[in-house]
Amino acid sequence: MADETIFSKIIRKEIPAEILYQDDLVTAFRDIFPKAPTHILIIPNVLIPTVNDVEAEHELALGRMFTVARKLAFDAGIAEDGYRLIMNCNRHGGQEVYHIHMHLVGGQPLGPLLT
Ligand code: IU
Repeated sequence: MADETIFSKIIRKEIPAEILYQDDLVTAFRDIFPKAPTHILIIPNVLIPTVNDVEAEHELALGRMFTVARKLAFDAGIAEDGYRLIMNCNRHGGQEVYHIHMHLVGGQPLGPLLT
């Protein structure tokens, strides 16, 4: 079993975070260091350290991450102009927190690569 990160504590509401959505499979909250006007992290409630650790049993949670991203993009009013969904993997991908997370970033034009 991989070591928990701070994201497990956010899921369990043991430390504060601005949670925008939570259900039995996923949790979404505002990134504490936003890189754009809208910057939300969407994570599975189960600990999956990196995309390399994804298995077939995670497919329901991973699919839910997309439907929640879509909902939150509409809620934020950025769906029509567009946004970016990003998942970083390991060192070369720039991953800092080893509990997979989808960045929902938007609210301004984004460069060719972010973030
Ligand atoms: P990365 O893909 O692992 O590089 O992104 C981690 C993100 O988690 C990064 O944007 C941080 O600002 C964000 N974050 C957070 O929102 N709350 C926290 O307590 C910690 C990191 I630690």
